[in-house]
Amino acid sequence: MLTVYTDDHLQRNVRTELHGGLLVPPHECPERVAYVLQQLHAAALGEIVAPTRYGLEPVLRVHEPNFVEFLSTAWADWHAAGNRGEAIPDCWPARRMMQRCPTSITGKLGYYAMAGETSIGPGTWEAAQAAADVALTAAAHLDAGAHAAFALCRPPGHHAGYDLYGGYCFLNNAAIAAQSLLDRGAQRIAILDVDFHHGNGTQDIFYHRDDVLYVSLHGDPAEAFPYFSGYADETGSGAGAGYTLNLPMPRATPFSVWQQALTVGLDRVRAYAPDALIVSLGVDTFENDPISFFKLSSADFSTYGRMIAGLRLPTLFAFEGGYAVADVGVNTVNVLTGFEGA
Ligand code: 7XA
Ligand code: ZN
Repeated sequence: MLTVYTDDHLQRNVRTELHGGLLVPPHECPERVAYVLQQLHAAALGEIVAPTRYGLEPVLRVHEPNFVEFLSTAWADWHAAGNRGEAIPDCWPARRMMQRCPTSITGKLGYYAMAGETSIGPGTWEAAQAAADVALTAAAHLDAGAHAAFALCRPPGHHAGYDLYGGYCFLNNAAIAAQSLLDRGAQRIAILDVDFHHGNGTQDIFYHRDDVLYVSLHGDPAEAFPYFSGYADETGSGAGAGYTLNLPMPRATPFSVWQQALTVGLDRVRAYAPDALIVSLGVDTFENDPISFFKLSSADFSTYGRMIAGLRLPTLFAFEGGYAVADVGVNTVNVLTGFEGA
């Protein structure tokens, strides 16, 4: 399997995450990717290629133009306003307040943020754009006939909505890739999100559409981030009614139960008969993940990689979460080798 990767992710190297009432070193750190690269080499999974630059056009197919403009200047605007730390929001358009974008950069951060933990720093925008290019390049390889490709994207993407960032995400790499495959002629794309967290952003982007099926297995949002999205009764609307499938699970869910949910999700994907599958591949379902609560072992990741391969679909894996940093590489590559070995 081919991997798409660039060192440009290193440009996102913020110092702070709002966590537990403290500003701590971010869980979503560059070392995560170093561990994945190490394991990719150890497993000799295949060629590692650099991304092509696609510019903003494919990004604007799924994200709102003013939001993209905001992201591209947020750090410069924050810095120019005299702020000394990294850019974080401190006021949101809550219930019964105006949903109106302010001119102040601090106001804009609150307007466009779906959560407050994610700092913006110098290089955040450049890294986010590079991650989108990584996903787009992987999609191009699939379109050219590759059976599978791994987009080693960082920062991750599945919390980024049409006009929302947060949860460590800025641009929705999986959604951008899905749209690009449709724009290259595909009729239907399925996105299977196996990250521990619900991909509220991916759901948001495709909720009203029937040309992208979104299936997600995740921690019950009553107990887990992003709290306000991912309930089982969110199933799509309008033309998209029935094309979102949320499979939330409780604290301490073991692989035996998670695997049953995956089987339900895979059956739904199979029934949809998509032209290609995109897997939002987060490995924060791992038993030792510091911010999640499922109980998958490293070996379980191989097992479910094999299960996904059973769909026999062209498959793009887009890297998402996973914060037991030293285990992220093994767990991610176990999915990919499981898939390849099936
Ligand atoms: O898949 N999403 C993630 O892994 C990021 C979750 C961010 C949680 C932040 C909670 N304060
Ligand atoms: Zn996650």
